[in-house]
Amino acid sequence: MIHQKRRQELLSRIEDNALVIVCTNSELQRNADVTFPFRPDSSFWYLTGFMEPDAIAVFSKNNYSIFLRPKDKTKEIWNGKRLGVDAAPEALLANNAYSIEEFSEQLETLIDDESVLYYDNNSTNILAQDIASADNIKTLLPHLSEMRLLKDEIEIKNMQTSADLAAAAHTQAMTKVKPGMFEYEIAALFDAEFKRNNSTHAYTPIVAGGANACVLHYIENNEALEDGDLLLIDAGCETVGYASDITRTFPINGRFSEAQKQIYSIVLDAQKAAIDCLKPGGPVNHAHETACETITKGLTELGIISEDLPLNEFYMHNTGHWLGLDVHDCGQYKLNDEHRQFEPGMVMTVEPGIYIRKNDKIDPKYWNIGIRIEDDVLITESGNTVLTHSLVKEIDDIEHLMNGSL
Ligand SMILES: [Mn+2]
Repeated sequence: MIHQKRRQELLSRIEDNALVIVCTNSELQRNADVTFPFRPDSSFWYLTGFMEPDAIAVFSKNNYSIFLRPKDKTKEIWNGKRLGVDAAPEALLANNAYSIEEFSEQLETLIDDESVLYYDNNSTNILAQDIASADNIKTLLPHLSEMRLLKDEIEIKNMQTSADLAAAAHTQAMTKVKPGMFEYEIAALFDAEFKRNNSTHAYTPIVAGGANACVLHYIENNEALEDGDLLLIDAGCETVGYASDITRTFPINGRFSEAQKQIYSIVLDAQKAAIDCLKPGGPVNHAHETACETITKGLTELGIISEDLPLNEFYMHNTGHWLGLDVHDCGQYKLNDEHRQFEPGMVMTVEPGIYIRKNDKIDPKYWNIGIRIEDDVLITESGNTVLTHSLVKEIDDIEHLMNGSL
């Protein structure tokens, strides 16, 4: 079982007398007695495969104990089935299972004086109190994130599924958008497409028409889509825990203006040049440097970048991030203060953008153009694979798709 293999692999990376403690999340109250849909903690899920709230895994070379919610007839009638203590050892390949309420008292028997305690900083405060008295405590994430950073075959398959699903939803948005529609109508296409494939949003989607695209984390998604404006959509799904993260920008009326084409071409060139930097042995910061160079050159030629208006007026975020169980996945970008190198199995987004707000020093034809193009890229032995390749991004391909001739 994959989760057992992962626990063993993690233990092999740390001291022989290590005791690892990993918690999942609790349900989060939305209001009154309503909770938000539950989502397990990513590291807990990765190491146990267990998806109920309020559980803690404690494991060492010799023992794996799981603490979970006990069976409760009334609560199960109202809120759904629980695995329960009796069935847990067989289902989760654990040596022992206990009620979560017994955690504090049992923990004392699991820790001995020799143990080096590893725990995830994301773990709950309750845990922090329980282990505050132990003296040899270390943080788990640096070791665990190195494992989560390199995706195995099953993870890559899930990430490809997630990428395909998000790409299909973006394709629908391109074919269905019309001037006069509202941003939420387009957002609803993503809700439906993800939902009917047993998937969810990996993060709150950005559906930003016109000037809204220049607000980087615009999530209101409630304004009308105007003829002549661009629409920027940043939306990805989560499938079997794994996120996709895609951004496309396209004309609401199906035809780019000349000014929009000029800016779009710069972002696309920057994105392609950045993707070429993703290969084994390449330093992880080169993609961003390359994107910045391409954008600086392009915007300077158009007279948009000037002494008063440097690059960071128009491009103020990074070019990519790790992707996996979390949309901004764990994993260090530097090792010993040096930018690390790409290795096969890593997955990173590549997402340069240009955002031109209203400014009297800039030709008005460029005002309120906000463009980002984002793909998800897997590093392979020979270079990389763009997991989101099925979604168009060339100007001609977008226009053909939107006008029904592709
Ligand atoms: Mn992203």
